[in-house]
Amino acid sequence: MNLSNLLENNCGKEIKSCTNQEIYFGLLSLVNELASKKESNQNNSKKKVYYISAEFLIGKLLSNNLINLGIYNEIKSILNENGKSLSEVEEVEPEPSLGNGGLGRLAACFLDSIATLGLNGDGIGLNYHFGLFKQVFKNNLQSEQKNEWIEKNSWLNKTDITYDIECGGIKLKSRLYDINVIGYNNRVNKLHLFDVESIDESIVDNGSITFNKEDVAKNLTLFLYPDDSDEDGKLLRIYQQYFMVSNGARLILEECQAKGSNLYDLNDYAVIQINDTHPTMVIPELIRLLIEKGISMDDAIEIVSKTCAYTNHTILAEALEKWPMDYLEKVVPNLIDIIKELDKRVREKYDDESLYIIDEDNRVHMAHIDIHYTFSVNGVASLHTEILEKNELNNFYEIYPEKFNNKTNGITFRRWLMHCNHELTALIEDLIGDGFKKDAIELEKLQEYVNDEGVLQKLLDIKTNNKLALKNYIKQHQGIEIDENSIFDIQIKRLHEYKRQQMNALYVIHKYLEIKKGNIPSTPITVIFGAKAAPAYTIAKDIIHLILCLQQLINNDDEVNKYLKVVMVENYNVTYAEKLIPACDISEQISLASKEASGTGNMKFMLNGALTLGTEDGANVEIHQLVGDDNIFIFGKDSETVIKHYESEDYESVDIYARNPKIKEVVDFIISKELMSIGNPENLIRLFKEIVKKDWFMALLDLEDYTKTKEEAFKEYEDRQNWAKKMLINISKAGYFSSDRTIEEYNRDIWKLQ
Ligand code: GL9
Repeated sequence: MNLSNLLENNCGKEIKSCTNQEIYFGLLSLVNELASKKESNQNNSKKKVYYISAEFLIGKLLSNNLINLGIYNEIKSILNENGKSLSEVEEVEPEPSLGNGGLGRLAACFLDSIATLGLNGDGIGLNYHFGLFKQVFKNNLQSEQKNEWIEKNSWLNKTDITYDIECGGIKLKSRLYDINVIGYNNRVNKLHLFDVESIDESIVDNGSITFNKEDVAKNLTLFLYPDDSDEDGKLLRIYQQYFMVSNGARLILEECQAKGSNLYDLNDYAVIQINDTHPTMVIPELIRLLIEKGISMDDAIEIVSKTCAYTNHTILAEALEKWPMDYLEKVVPNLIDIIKELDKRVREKYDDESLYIIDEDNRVHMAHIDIHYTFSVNGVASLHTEILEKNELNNFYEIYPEKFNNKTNGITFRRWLMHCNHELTALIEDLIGDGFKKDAIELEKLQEYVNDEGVLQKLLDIKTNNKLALKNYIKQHQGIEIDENSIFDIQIKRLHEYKRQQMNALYVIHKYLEIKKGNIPSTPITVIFGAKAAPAYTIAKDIIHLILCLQQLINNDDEVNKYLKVVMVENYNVTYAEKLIPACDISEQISLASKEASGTGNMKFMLNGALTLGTEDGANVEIHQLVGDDNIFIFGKDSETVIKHYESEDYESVDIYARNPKIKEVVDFIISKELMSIGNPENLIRLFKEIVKKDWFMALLDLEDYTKTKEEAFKEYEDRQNWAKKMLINISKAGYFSSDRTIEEYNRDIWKLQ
């Protein structure tokens, strides 16, 4: 049967007479039909990798699945012939926002690459009914609403697998749902998402994200945890983590036994990659299950340690989970003896208290369990791994040097180039053929064209088209008018003080004041922000408030808005990122050096021809090495200097504020009568004080250098030909950041499949 008939079959009626939603549901079932066929024809290796993660920020799946099945263009024409448009169908798909940010998106990119490389590997996580909250702006403040994504048809396939799970005296029945993970011209794997059968969406208050946090049987998988700042959800978070790992551990043991494992040889059948500390309890839970099956404690610990590997994604103290023992006693009483045993073995061997699992305040350090009882510990960019080895985890590195390794993050080019930037993909294919789709390093062949004026002009034209598309989208969704001929300067990522959106906002104030004084930029500038703040993170919300107030002030000031505009996009998510990234000229990667473990947005921007304005932090360091000094704008104090400031506790933002009149002028503007009359004095004054008195992430330390370097970047933008060269060099060097490369390294050094 041809594709057109197949689609019509799956729609249940003529394509012509279908609504966009009916076509979406038809395509969904068509994709699953083709995936099952592929799956039944593929060989499975004996050993499988299980990527276990509390977050998989998969985003919309339709177009990526069509691309990976190789039928995107054909489906597009079939729809066109029937008077339909694939991009309009894409619009009706809800986004599954099952992650907070980079960590969850990385997990999704990794699943794509594992399948694309033909590796036998599945994801294990939770089926959150509501993804990360929907962000709504009211009175220049963020508010949060529930974010549904499961409709009558969705990518979820219900399976027959269920388990009885007991946590804290509550008996729960689980159910496994699967999402197909379709590799690019390759195998089909699974994303396994566990749910509780007794879940009850009706306990969520209408429109909001509040619900009874105590009724675990009804609420366990309702919400993705909106990061660690939300205090009162901690017990629920532990319930979620245990539920995830207990289900995962059972599934893994069952699959391995079915393939012939006698459990002593578990590591010949499975390798479990623990994504940050959230799934750490899989270690004691597996030990518990093995003991239940008659294996000794000694053997169980050895088996599990040989099977599990751990990835660290941050050095921020608040993100390194330390659960109070009494919380764990309540939720996971079955694991307490095992955790104590794991701690006892460490104490018997080492005197250094900083290595212990249970600290003097009776808190359990999850990362310490991971480091002692896995065979591999990796960081996510060279600088990050170096900081782990030399500073943060140095005491562990000294005793286990052989466990530590680096795996610089990557992104899937199927989503972050082929899907989000069709025009650029077509140009690249015209120039160097389509080999880059399977071997991203081939992008280097583009360097042949670095002096080809025709090619450079095409790059600029594509950028302008993408800027126009974004302009229309923003106009339609937020009613803000921007100029496609202005410089698009974009910072999109979670709102956090260490990422320093506040420093960018201070630059905006500086520029506003300059224009007011008559210093007009040669090319107009559009500064775009997109960011969600954790609902309980007060200062982060104050920063959003400042940006929204600046947006109102500046965009309505006719003296200024011809030259400068500010846009904070509402509800920034993966779908929005796919429209913002191809339209960007300047990629803001301005975290305080040492704090951003890697970053992955930086890679997506580079691949789409934006130039990085950044600090020597995370993967920026590697981008800098690849493109050279001339094709990136680097500023700010380096990580060593920053770490020294923290160690000696000698950083005083108030000194910089008091001594530098220019800095004082922009910081004071936060509480100027202009802004205070637009915004809330309470929020603005609190933020002002935070910056002057604490400035924990040292925005004032780098503000001057940042401002200077940003002005240089704007000046360079004037020479369009030269800028296009820099764009081309960035694209040509982006191949290293394909997640296919990252996954090849994980497999070569850690998983060792096939
Ligand atoms: C993060 C790091 O902060 C990022 O620098 C890194 O790129 C990603 C992926 O390795 O992991 N760690 C972390 O906790 N988050 C990251 O983005 N946070 C969120 O995902 C919200």
